[in-house]
Amino acid sequence: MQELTERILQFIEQHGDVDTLDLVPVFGEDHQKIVGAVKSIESTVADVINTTQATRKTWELTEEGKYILANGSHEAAIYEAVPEQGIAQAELMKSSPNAKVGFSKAMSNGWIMMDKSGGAPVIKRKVTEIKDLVRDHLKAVASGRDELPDNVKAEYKKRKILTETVIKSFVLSKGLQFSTSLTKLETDLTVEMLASGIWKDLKFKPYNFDALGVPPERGQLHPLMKVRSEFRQIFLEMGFSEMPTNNFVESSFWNFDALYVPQQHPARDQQDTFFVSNPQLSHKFPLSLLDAVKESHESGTDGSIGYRYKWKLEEAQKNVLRTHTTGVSARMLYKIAHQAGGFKPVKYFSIDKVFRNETLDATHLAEFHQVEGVVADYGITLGDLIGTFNAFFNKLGITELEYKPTFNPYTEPSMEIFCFHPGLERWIEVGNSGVFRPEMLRPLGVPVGVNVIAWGLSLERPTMIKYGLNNIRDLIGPKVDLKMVQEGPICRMNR
Ligand code: FB9
Repeated sequence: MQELTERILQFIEQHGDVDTLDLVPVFGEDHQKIVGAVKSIESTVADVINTTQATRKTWELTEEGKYILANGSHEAAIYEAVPEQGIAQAELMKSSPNAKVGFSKAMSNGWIMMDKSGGAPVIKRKVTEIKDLVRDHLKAVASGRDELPDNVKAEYKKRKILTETVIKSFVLSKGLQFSTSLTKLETDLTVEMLASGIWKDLKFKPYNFDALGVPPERGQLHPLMKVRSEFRQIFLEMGFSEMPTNNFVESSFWNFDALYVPQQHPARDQQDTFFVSNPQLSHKFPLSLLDAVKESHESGTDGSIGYRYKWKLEEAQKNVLRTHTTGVSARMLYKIAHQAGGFKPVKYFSIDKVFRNETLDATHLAEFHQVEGVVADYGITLGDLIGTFNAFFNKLGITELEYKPTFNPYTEPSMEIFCFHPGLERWIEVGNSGVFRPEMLRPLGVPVGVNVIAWGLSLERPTMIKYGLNNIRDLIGPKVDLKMVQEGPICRMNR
């Protein structure tokens, strides 16, 4: 085997690329042995040769073809079996193993004839000599000289003396580490080699500086977190500070009552909100705030007449999974209204999970991330809200924005916001906004003259648009293809 492997390498060195089938007549070895030597080369030293799979159609003799090659065709055997004086057909048919085929072929070739002139029919020779073409053809095929015309091959295939086979072979060519010798190349210089000095007799594989490095295993932010970073950066650039939203569970008081959402509002029903069973109720609220909120709901504040219903503490105590982050905004407003030194203008933002007991569909799950911006300052107006939201979305590369009146229990006026998305080439809803009502602000202690504008949007919608996803389950959840996360491109919202 060793000698054959070296001969193959020498052949490639001298003649370049070669098909293993073409080495059969060169080395006088059968094809399987040559393929085995190629496999041995590949397993001994990497990259010495390259092999590409090839297939070749070839004609081979069947067992019957090999019989004919050795003994002559059946028709020639019949001709040889006919004596000068002729022979009875029944006698002739016993003369060779394939007499039936041989007789009909010898007749159709015009080599023999039937003579009835003497009464009983006898078979006689019609010619004085014949040429056994079938045997000659098979000799040519057996020696690899494939010169037979297609119609002859087809006839022999039909007679089952030739068969067409597809042989899988390999085209061999020089590899990056081609060498005519198969000495195993060392890939590491070890302490033992240096200490013993054997390194002097070893051959080392040259460095392949073109080899690509193994991509390092690394973490990757989920696309949602990439978009969150982009939004956070925009808020920070605009001078906003992040609110502490690390409480998924919220009391109904902060999630609804403090936002002037009446206790019989449908949003507070089970089909829209997840109520927490343990701990079911909250008990710690600033007493003066409770009274002020109760007062605001029952009989209003600042000239409003309120909702005129009996406000119940036990309703406000029920714990929920927060349905929005606006409850956190209310907590922050209460805090700055009661801080030492009194109220100071602020710009706050938050980006965190909220939970809605909603019907799930391709773009909605029971939880999503709400992005919320809040600005509290003396004398600011709806115009400031529009200008701030425009500035925020301009940083996302969106410039065409439209505002449409809507209703929220805690803001008046309220606006839905739409943009013309250049990528989607259509108008899409991008958020909701408004000016917090006095019935919400006064109980929190926000001074008269201070207005608070706020807006909200989600993280999932822009992320799905950015990453070209149509189903939320391709972005979040157990069916997510982690390759989408690992290979997700860097997120630049304004490009
Ligand atoms: O995110 C939404 N759409 C959106 C946002 C950004 C965006 O970026 C692209 C690069 C351009 C693309 C689309 N929406 C709000 C609109 C719709 O997706 C809507 O179908 C789903 N809404 C959620 C609520 O669904 C139950 C998005 C979510 C939402 C809606 C309103 C608020 C927050 C989140 C709010 C508020 C608010 C109002 C007043 C005061 C304070 C907060």
